[in-house]
Amino acid sequence: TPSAVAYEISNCEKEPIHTPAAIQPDGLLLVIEPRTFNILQASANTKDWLGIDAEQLLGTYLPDLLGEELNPFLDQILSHPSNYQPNLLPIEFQKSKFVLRGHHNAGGILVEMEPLPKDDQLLTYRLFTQLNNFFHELELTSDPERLLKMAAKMLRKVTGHESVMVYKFDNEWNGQIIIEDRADGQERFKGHHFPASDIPAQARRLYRINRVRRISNANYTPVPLVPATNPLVGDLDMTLTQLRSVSPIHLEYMRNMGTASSLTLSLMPDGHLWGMIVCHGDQPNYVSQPVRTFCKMVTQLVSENLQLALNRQFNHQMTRLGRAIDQFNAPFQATYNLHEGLAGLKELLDPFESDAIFLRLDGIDYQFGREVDAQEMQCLRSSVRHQTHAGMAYAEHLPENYQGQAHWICGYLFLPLAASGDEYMIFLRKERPLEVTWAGKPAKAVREELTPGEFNLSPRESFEKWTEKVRGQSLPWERHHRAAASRLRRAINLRMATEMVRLRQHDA
Ligand code: BLA
Repeated sequence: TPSAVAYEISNCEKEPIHTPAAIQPDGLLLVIEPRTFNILQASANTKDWLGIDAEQLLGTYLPDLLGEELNPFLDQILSHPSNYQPNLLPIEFQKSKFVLRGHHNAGGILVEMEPLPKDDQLLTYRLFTQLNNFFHELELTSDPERLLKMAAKMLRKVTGHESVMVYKFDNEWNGQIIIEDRADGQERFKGHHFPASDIPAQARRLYRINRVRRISNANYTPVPLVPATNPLVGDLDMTLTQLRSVSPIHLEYMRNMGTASSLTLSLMPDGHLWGMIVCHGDQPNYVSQPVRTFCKMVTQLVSENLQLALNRQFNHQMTRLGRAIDQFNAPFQATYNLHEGLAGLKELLDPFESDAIFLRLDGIDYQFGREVDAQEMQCLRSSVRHQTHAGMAYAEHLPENYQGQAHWICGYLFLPLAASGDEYMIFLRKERPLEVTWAGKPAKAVREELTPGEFNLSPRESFEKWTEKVRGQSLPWERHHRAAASRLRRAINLRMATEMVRLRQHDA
């Protein structure tokens, strides 16, 4: 949507959130030299957990500190390729139970240590019961919305957070809250939109790799690493750690929102970041390592079922569109009269939810539905012909470099028909005036313009409902529209090939 587009370039995207050289205080981090197993870096809070100062730990052989079982643990981590799923090891240290979580990168072996919950049998029983119920409900639903609602409810119980929301990204990375499950039964944000700048690109990149993040207390004091600079690489990549200290901008955002703690999970059907499950607490809330792992597994299960549900929806829509295309195509392939055959395209306007279809074939223009200017179409074609992906270009708004008079036209789906590029088909859509409810006025986030077009953004202070009329946008082109357009193109190309053969035979 237009108001969000302006924020594309901003300071937000530049913050290197993967190398904060600091952690959250819920545990400790040790960075181990991969050959000697000596400690290279330690978080400054080791005294709180182990009773030993960080400076004093530097150079210590880790198995001497935490036990011989560390040797096979570290060996196993090293045998994984980089960025492999971290290894876990429960240990006892001075009569307390901890869990170690280790993985390695160029900076060394990163070992995180967090306390384990005391009542672990009760916990296991509780999680088991929840999962059992969830599996039972899964069998009863094939509806994506219902699936996400069930997951939200369950995650709220398991984490003890007051609210769980499902945040879904659109094509331009703006988001909308589509599910909200709150302890008080209210809906505070459901339906609200948030601009893409709220979750900048580098954060989304990180969230594809690290799929569970928690913030136990939005008011925590970051714990620096000692030394701050990693001896092997300088900036230590903390992407995969769970204790990574988060962006201060995001912490300010949470406080402005009145949220004291969070747990955030990546929804990744088909391996792509589709949305996030965001759990919020009114109070600080420490969710233990086993519970977080449980939440991650549940989210994986939800992602897979979401994938199935989305595919089912897609197949259903394709069947419907396919039927319409077949009805056009059978007579179209059979008739000798190309013009007459093409006339059937007007029956496809409705199924494609389009207002006009324009075709240029063998030097002749054809149009169906609302009237368009052939010269305008040439103009549109020149603006988008070099931007095709997978053989088409589309948008909900006209391209920025479009020189023509748009008249009523807003969204386009452009498909070149022949390799020459002079034969093409365009589906057109009119504007769909839309009321969008934002949480807080998006434009308020701009603090200053640094250089022309580059903004210094800060998190908005208000999350009050703010409604905006969005202009210049059509209905979105969804996956089934695009797939069906591609099928229609094949049909037209086939017909044109047989036409060529016929003409040649005729000439002979
Ligand atoms: C991160 N912003 C995030 C995250 C969420 C949001 C969910 C991920 C936090 C995590 O995974 O732990 C946004 N939170 C929301 C939204 C809702 C919510 C939309 O609860 C809706 C209910 N944020 C801004 C601006 C900037 C910014 C203007 O609003 C930049 C100047 C930055 N957001 C920002 C950064 C992160 C972030 C840098 C990454 C935090 C991190 O993981 O270190």
